[in-house]
Amino acid sequence: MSDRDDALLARARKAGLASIAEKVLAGARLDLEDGLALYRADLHAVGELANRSRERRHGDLAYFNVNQHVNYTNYCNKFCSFCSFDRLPGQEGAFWLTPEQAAAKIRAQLHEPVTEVHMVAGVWPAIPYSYYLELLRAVKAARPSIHVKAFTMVELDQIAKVARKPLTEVLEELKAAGLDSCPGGGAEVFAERVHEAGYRLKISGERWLDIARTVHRAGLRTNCTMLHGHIETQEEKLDHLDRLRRLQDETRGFQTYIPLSFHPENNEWSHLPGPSALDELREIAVGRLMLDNIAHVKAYWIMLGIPIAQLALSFGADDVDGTVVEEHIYHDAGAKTPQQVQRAELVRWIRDAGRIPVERDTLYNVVWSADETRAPAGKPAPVAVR
Ligand code: V47
Repeated sequence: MSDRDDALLARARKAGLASIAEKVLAGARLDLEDGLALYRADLHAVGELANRSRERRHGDLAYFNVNQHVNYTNYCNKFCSFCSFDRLPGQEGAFWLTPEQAAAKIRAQLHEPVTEVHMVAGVWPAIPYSYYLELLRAVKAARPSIHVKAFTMVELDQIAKVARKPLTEVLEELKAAGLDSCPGGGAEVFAERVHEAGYRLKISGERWLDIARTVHRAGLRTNCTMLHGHIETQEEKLDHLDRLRRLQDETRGFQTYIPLSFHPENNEWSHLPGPSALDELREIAVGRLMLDNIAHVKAYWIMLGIPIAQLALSFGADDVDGTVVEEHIYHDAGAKTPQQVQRAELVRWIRDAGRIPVERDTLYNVVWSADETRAPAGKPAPVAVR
């Protein structure tokens, strides 16, 4: 054992985390009891363990991408208590983009080196199946090289319903129209108690996982999330992480885990305080340590703010998301972050946090790396890092 490992073990022992530190150093799986200890122990000790796990996988590298968000509608019939984004048709601020309007948003960024569009929305049953196919085709036609990461498991459930076809068939048709992968939203907290209290009209946790399984089997990678900092308990969060970890053991389809911090403005849960910065860092660290089979943990800067996202790169996160351009879900809920950052700013934040910036595409192929051993300065390095 190295001096560095000895020092880590000594600090973990002081925090009551000796057996967990031994497992982390051995690369062994943590159990749910360990998870509870991580929620209760000194944050810095937990962060150090998560950082060790992150550095073993990714060294000093920190990933970002040049992406663009498009929300195609905020019409929604799920009425989730945490949501500030949803509207009914005709309500002030309600919108539903035509495929051509969505494509115009893509064309407006053609001068930027965007590699991904992240496209999600509310659920509205009157939207016909043909709309989703046309939307994908229009976006791809506007920028054929773009990777389309679209539709949460919640939207896919609705799309299959309106298509009146099995999900497997629908996925093949969506892929043919341009779908390349799926984002991780809509999972919230799987526990039935929280589902019933906050989002009972939305698909259940088990259904979310079933759809993710089907999507992975169809050959598409997805992300996964957990919405924390509202009414959930530590045990319910661990149950959520455990269900994600078990599905990942089965499919290996999750690329990135993103803990999402509840933002409490303009929604039914506005009386709740939301998570503190320390809670956010802990959630990143616990996710990194419990989800030993998911390669990446994202500190979504839009939601965390830039300083916390920078700190998160030393608490287990290895990714900060991207340039974004236009964001509604968090800004409707009171986020004070900008809607967009320039690529150069992302690079600077990552460097300032003591990490090596690596621009990735959606599937974590390297587009550009500041690490000269991976790519000569300024030259793109099309190397897969998985
Ligand atoms: O599913 C909604 C959450 C999610 C609020 O896959 C809220 O790369 C906090 O999933 N406060 C959508 N959270 C965002 C999302 C996402 C974001 C960035 C990257 C990726 C990815 C996925 O946002 C929803 C819901 O869980 N959400 N309202 C709110 N008031």
